[in-house]
Amino acid sequence: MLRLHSHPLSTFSRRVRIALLEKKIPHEIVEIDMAAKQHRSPEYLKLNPYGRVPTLEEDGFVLYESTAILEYLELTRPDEPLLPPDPRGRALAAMHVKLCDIQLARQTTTLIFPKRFLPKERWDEKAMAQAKAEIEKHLAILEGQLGGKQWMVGDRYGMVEVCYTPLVQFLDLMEIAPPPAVAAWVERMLSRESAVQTKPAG
Ligand SMILES: N[C@@H](CCC(=O)N[C@@H](CS)C(=O)NCC(=O)O)C(=O)O
Repeated sequence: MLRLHSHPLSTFSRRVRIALLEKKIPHEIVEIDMAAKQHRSPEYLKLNPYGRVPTLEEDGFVLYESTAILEYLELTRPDEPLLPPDPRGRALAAMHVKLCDIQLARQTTTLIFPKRFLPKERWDEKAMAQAKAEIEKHLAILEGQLGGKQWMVGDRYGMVEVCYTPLVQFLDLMEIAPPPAVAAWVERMLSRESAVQTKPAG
């Protein structure tokens, strides 16, 4: 049985939980008690020496980094595909997934970690303003790439949306109003059943 070490509030774990639901893959969730620092425990560090979630385990095979896990799921369970069949479609999806991590995920963490978990006195307001500006610039680029399309690559929901969904969940909290095509895309992603089922509480 495939086992996912995860936390209900973890953005990156949510990517994998969404893919598991989309691809209808039977699995077991092992909830890591991050408040109790279980992710820093010797047992967990043996699985994932970086002490982060998600971590996937299957028959003694261990894998971390959400995008690597998503690729493994796609390669081992090609049904309910999240990637297009053609090389160009796949390459474009890989490009968008990478850009999601470097132009949005990093900046989102800078902005929302303090907003969710730290008192205001400990916020680094300068870094947060810089992160917000970078996200706004990225969303303006996505606006042009989306144009009138429903989904970013090909004509169906896929890996790009799986990676973006947990991050765009925080646009309101980050006080970022996306441009119209992105706003409609965000709405489509967040109303997906897999997104609704994995939405973090609060
Ligand atoms: N690049 C990693 C990021 C994973 C990550 O940062 N996970 C957070 C939770 S969303 C975590 O475990 N943080 C604990 C820590 O860094 O100590 C991925 O894509 O899986």
